[in-house]
Formats: sequence, C-alpha cells, structure tokens
Amino acid sequence: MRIIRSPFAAIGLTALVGMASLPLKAAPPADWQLVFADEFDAAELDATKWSTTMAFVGTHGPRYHNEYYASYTLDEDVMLGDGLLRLRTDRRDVKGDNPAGDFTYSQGLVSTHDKFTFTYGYIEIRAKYPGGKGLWPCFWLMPQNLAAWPPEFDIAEYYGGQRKMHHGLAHGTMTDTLWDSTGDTETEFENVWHTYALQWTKDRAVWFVDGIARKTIAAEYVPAVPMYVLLSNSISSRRGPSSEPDENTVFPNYFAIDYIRIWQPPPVPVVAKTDAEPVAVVVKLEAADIPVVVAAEPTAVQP
Ligand SMILES: [Ca+2]
Repeated sequence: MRIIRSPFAAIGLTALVGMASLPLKAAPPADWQLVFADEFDAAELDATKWSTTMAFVGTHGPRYHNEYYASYTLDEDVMLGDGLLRLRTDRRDVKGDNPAGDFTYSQGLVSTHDKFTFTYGYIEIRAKYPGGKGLWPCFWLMPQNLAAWPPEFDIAEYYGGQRKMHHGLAHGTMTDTLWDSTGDTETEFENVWHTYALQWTKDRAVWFVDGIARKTIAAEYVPAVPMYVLLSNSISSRRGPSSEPDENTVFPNYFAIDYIRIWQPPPVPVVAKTDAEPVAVVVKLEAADIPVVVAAEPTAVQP
C-alpha cells in the first residue's frame, strides 16, 4: 500500500508542538530511563541477557518452532564482531536432536526469555535485514508467561518472499487469534540500515521506522503483560509467509543488529495519605499520564 503524508497534518503538528520545523525523529520522552541495552561490542554474546533457543507455546522444541519454518536453531549462527550481532541462516543439512529431525536450513536466534522482560516502554534496534525468497528475519516480543499467547508484537518482521515489512499485534485468544497489522512494500528494507522502534504505553502502541510512525494502535487490546525480546533470522517453509527459498536466495545471509535499547517511564510514586508512618509508596507502571512523543505520522493510507 502507498502511504501519503498530509502537509496539513504536518502544519498542525508543528503548531501543536510550537516548533519551527517538524521533528523527523521519534525518541523516548526525555525523562524515560534506559533499562536494557546491548551495543553488541563484546566478542561473545552476553549470556546474562540472551539465550540462543526459543521457549514458547506450540514450539516443537527449543530449536525448531513449527511447520511454518524450515530452519533449525544453532548457536553457531549467532555471531558477534565489528560491533554487530549477526544472525545467520544457511542452507545445509542439519541433524537436529532437540527436537530430533533432519533439516535443510540452520538459523540464528536470540531471546531474553527468563532474563529480561518489560511492560510498556520504547524499544529500538538499528538493523540491516537480508532479502530473498524464503527469508524471514524478525524483531518481536512475546509474553513471558508461556501459557498466555497471544499477545505478540511483531515490531519489524520481514517476509522476503513478499518483500514486505510486517508491523503487527496479535491479540484475542489462542483459539480465536486476531491480528492488527500493517505491511510496507514501498520502502527498501533489504541490505539497508534502518532503525525500528515500538513505543508501547497503556492502550497505545506506535511503530516507527527511522523515527517515522508507520502504524498506530489505540485500543484496549494493546497488551499489559511482561514481554520478552526475540531477534531471529529464520527460513520460511512453503506454508510460511515468505515461501520457500529458491535458487536465487543467497546463502549464507545475515540479519545484522547494531544495537538494541529499551527505555521505560520513571516510576511515579503515589503517596498514600494516612496518619500512620511510614508512608506507603506504590510504583505505578501504567504510564498512562505520560505524554507520548510522536513524529510525523502517516495520516492517510491509500490501498
Ligand atoms: Ca554496535
């Protein structure tokens, strides 16, 4: 679909914020605090932050997800160097043991499950996505509670077979799952550095690419549960959204991530009025009263 930016909306926003020019970059509000970051400058993956296997509902094992995928997760496909995390996929025969099976492709994946979760905040990566039929590199969030899927945030999920970047939220229930999604086929994503971010507050979520809002959801189905981070470079099966690789798909290929940073609103102390000492302090996590800073948003979408 084609995204059209309205000059009238830009004028309105400029007037609203009282600035001479429209801010082109989104950023977390100034008082939000950095709560998680990895610049990937080390020689090895920081195991205090990341695991290299998956753990979620419906997976066939920690190294293979389900029939939509054709790739088996290997630690050796998670690579550090030159200040980057590089997640590799390769076409090769893999004999899996967890779950057992023969696979044609390997993949790299990192996850913060059981190591870092958050509810509400601003999360951003700078990354370069690979392109090609069958490739399925993803930046996503899943609920820490494995029994409670959905929700799922697909912050930037690339379908190489469709040349489409998917920004989406799964909600509803396991048996009646609903998706609120947008797919961008206009922007060049393959082998180009971009930043990808999600600003997630109570009942509101905004997706950004290079600081420009690409999708906004304002609804009570925006999740309010602790979620963890996944970065993966997978191969789609014939049933998956990227189709199978073909003879033109380049292997090995790499999903390169320069950094990941997560900010959260500061805790807002709520002082309980009471005659007794001590004063009770409650940490308010909803951040409902904290203004969301949003850059120029697409204001009209023409199919
Ligand atoms: Ca870096």
